[in-house]
Amino acid sequence: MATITEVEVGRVVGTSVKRKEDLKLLTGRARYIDDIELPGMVWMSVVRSPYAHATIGSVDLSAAREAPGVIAAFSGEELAGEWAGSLPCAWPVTEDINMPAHWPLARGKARHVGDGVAVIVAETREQAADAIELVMVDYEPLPAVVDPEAALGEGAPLVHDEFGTNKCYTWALAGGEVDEAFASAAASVKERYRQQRLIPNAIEPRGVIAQPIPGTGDLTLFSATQVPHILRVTLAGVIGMPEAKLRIVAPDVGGGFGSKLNVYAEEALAAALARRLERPVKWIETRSENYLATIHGRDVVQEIELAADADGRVTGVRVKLVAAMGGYLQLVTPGIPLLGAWLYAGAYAIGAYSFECTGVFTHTTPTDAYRGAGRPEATYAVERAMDALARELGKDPVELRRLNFMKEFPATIAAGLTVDSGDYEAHLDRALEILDYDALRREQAERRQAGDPKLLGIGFSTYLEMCGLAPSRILGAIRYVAGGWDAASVRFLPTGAVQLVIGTSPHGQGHVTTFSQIVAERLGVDVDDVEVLHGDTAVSPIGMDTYGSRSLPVGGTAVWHACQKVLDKARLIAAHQLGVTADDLQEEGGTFTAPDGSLVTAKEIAFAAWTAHDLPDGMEPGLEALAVFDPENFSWPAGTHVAVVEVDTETGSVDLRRYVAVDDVGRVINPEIVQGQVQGGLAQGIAQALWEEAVHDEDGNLLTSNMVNYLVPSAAELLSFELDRTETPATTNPMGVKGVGETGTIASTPAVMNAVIDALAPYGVTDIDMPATPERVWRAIHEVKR
Ligand code: MCN
Repeated sequence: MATITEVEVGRVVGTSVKRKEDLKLLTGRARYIDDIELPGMVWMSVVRSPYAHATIGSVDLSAAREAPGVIAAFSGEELAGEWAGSLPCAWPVTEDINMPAHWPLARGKARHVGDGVAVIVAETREQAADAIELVMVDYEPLPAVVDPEAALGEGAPLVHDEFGTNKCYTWALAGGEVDEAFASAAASVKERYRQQRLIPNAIEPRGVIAQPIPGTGDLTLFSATQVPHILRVTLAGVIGMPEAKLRIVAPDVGGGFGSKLNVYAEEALAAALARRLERPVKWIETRSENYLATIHGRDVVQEIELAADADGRVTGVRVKLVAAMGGYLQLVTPGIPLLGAWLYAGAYAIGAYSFECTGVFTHTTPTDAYRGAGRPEATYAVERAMDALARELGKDPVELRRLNFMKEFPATIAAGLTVDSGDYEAHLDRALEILDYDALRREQAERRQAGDPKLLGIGFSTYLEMCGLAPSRILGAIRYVAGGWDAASVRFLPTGAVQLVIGTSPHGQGHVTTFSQIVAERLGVDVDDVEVLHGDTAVSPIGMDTYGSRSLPVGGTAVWHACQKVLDKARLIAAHQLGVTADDLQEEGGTFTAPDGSLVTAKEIAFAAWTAHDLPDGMEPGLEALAVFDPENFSWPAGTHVAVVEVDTETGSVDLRRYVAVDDVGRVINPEIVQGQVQGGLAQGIAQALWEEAVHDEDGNLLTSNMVNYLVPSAAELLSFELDRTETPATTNPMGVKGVGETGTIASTPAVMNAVIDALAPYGVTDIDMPATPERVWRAIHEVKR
């Protein structure tokens, strides 16, 4: 294991090159979907159900159709003929899963507040919005069910009558002798946690423009999406259009956090209406719509049990989940809780494992991928349960973790996958060092002794993450319908500049910079000489897009391989030019050197390849290559996060005093971008612990329907994080990189909650539901006191 200071840094890779993206972003010149105006463009608005569950009787659009500027209005029934297929769910996790039809507009019944029931097209945005008020829908409200456990209960209102149950599926995974581990355990804990429902808040809401191309029947769809390639193939199936006639453009996209990894009703509606009206149709989501019509995250009830021997070695883990799907299945809804299925044993060497998840329909907005997607939930459960076990055994939570860490790599976990590399004690030790752990524990004891009303709490999370989604064969084995590879094309232009076309679709992650760094390092060009093209299926026709912290380990590795292919061809031209055999040449950073010291650079070779005046016999002109990379394994980042909190026992308020994060994301391309990713992730994970929660009333109305009562933190609520890294290179890609985009979110929620519970140890408090609001903390203290 090397600490970061000892790790080799390349000429460009490993350095904090300033983000090439930032000039236009910081000077307000980015081009988001709402900046796009097209000639003849009209606006779409969606009439949404105010009821979580209701039959839809007549839909009277006559007044709306007469309203100023209105061009057309349609109900779900009227547009039924437009759809060749239902909105897609690409992850039917079991053979017997209940998969309901999901039409872009509801027909017959509305199944969550915000479910679209009719659509209006008008000359202006305001006219389209105003006309919504004139639509008369004859709803018959029905009882709704919001809680996933209640939805499984006898007599619960059914979300989809045709299934006779609200159960969507049950999925299980096991390894080792779990029952035996529990039967012979010297100690065990059984915990129940609630992963509250979260609402993704990308700064830019969703938006779409569908533009019919006159004379060809083609359609261009501009969308604020993370997944232009996936959108193209799936939307073609919904609107019944040959894929070749549909072009998707993702312009600058202002964040997504998983919520734009989807195929949404509004994309299908805009496409169908643009075809029908032969005019470009635009829709921009309002923030209120964002809260109802864009997917939500989490909403899982977890039961986790740990069995241990007398020394505290954990011998078995048993997990049962009930996960809310919401009213319909979006693109990967059923698979999200299962992305954590391999991680409920955390970073620990535990021989026996069993996991079972039941997906349940509820009358709520569908859930789907939200930063971390399944893995924050798993990490939360195991890290909270490790603290519970430490309490049960009277051990220090740090020492319990250290005792149980996986130590030999590659390590095959009981759930069946293999972790390629890691050194968990290294990041734990580094975190303890930064923290000055012993001093903090002393301070804690002194304050308790002195009766300080503000109690100190220290919470750990030694997480293991599985990301870099990923090996196509494994994705196939778990019934995901697409592959997990990615693609990159590298093309030398005549002057020695390089054009890089990528299959990932950045929306804040900085791929233009980091992927330029890879090209610059490999081919010996400047970072600014690399032009990076993405986000338009006419320019980048193949790729699998951006989610699951996959872009660097998968897409970035494709860039590396494409550079290698370019160098392989350049070597043949260099040998020809220098009059030696290809094997005689040494290559470093794109420069080929012959044994006599004569040399030629890839840039110079690029010009020769373009003129093609003197190439080896039979060689094609040009210097370019396409590489498609499908990794053999997932990427396994890990780390130690520690939250230090002060809990005011008089008011219940929780203040973060320090936050230390030591992450191992393998080799790093750009340390500053990595730091930014960790910081953003931390904000979201800490927010789950302390502030954010989507609350519904029993009729399924969303009570936290805007940012006044759904508490998204700003920088002011957070503190300066203390960040560091250790590095164990991944062994499954040539750069040794692991993903970083979700680490902060995955690690931080349990660290903060463990700190809150640690602070309240003198009161005997062992659990508080998230978010740990002042009211909940105060009640926990006073309920236990009584
Ligand atoms: N990187 C690096 N060295 C590493 C790992 C990553 O230099 N060892 C760099 C990469 O080259 C890339 C960035 O860090 O520029 C993130 O890389 P990666 O971990 O591969 O994640 P992705 O690019 O695939 O991004 C997806 C991830 C996810 S899943 C969510 S959710 C998320 C996140 O990224 N949403 C984001 N970060 C976000 N950041 C912003 N600004 N906005 C979002 O919506």
